[in-house]
Amino acid sequence: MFRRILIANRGEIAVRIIRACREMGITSIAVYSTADKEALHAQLADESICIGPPDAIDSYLKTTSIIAAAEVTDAQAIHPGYGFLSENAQFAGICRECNVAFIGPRSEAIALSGNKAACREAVRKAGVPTVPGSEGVIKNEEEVLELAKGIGFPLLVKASSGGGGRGMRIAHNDASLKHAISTASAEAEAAFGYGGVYLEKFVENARHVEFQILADEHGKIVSLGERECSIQRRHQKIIEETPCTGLNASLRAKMSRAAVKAAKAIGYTNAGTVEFLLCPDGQFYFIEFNARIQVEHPVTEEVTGIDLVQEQIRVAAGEALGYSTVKPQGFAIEARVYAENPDENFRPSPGRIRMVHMPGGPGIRVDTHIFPGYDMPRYYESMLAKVIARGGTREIAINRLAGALDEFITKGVDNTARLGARIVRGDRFRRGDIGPDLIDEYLPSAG
Ligand code: MV4
Repeated sequence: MFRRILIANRGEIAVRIIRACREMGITSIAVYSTADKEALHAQLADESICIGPPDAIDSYLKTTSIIAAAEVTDAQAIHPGYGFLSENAQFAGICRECNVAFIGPRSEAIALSGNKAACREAVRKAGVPTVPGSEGVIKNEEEVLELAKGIGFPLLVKASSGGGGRGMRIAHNDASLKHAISTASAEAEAAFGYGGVYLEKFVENARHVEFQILADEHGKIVSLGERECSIQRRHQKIIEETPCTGLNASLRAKMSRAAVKAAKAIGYTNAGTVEFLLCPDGQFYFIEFNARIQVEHPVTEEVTGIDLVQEQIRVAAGEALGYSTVKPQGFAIEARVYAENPDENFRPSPGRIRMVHMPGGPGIRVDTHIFPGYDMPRYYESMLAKVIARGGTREIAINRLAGALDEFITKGVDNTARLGARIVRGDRFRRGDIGPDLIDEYLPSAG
């Protein structure tokens, strides 16, 4: 087992990884930018090292500084968390060359999951249903018009290198398709340095249901069940829950098998997430593979009792998974709370937090990095905390989460907790009638 792990991240996930290290008796080493000198992760880790100026491109994204930090602190492994370098295949490759273990999949598997058109092809060839669309990236205009005629509109143009909704455009006819392709491609080229795009039929009213998998380096792959993530605003998830109200045992088993098949098809190891679209009639389609620990991983932890971050570390150290099936128990729901004002079009609200009250009580977990006196930097993501409720019934979990969000107080910065409370208390959420349109009922029509 590793004795020293460097955490190449910040915020709540860095704190989460420090806790996993501590429980395992591993020395944690934080890296921080000059904007994060007082940040919680830099204070809580056993050791801390400054890696550069506030802009992430010069610190948390700077491969050479991170590797240098690992070398001077004698770290045996690097945990990348989510975002930043977590899905950077080149970085994972450099770690390998420098004899530092990357706590995540192999560089090759990251590269394949990051090439969404190629990943889709690999998964489809393994027999997992994918959305009708192009075979790989599109090559020329004639091919596209021919394809569109076969598939039918509406179509979604997706950047192969895309993420977070960037490089994604909807098209309703031949003319708008040409435009969608050129803008999606230009956006992806600018943001990711690669403008390849592929086509998918736009699946309306489908839910976003993802499966958590764990794969060891000895060929074992286990599904840990699903998370329903359809409640999003501008590709930012707001509420996530497990189990998904739209699945019965047989569909869940079928999708679990498909998730494991997808992971196998891309040679995946460590913790990963397989994203599906789920239609009201039970038809499901693979859409993409996320090669990292995700923000919403706690809901899976709360119903399985498995510490996913510790499992990531064990698997990366070469340990075998000790189980082949997992039986989730109960219900868990997470609300992300951002430092934004929902009444002012979600205007970011950085600044000094004068006072905080974090909820607690039976069945409540809060993953956060904020504290009284903390100055929220404007350089990074604006998430303040994740509030996770569990319960023996869905109703108990809902009531606990709603109450916890009512209690969530920050003075000095605005927060989105009340919006979360309204959503989970709403009739549609209570009924389990969840879909991508649910959020619209809670946003001003312009939003
Ligand atoms: C789609 C889709 C509809 N049709 N693909 C969501 C996550 C991102 N990785 C891609 N996403 C979507 N892909 C096809 N072919 C709709 C979405 C989508 C979505 C789906 C369900 C619930 C909420 C959503 C919010 C944004 C986009």
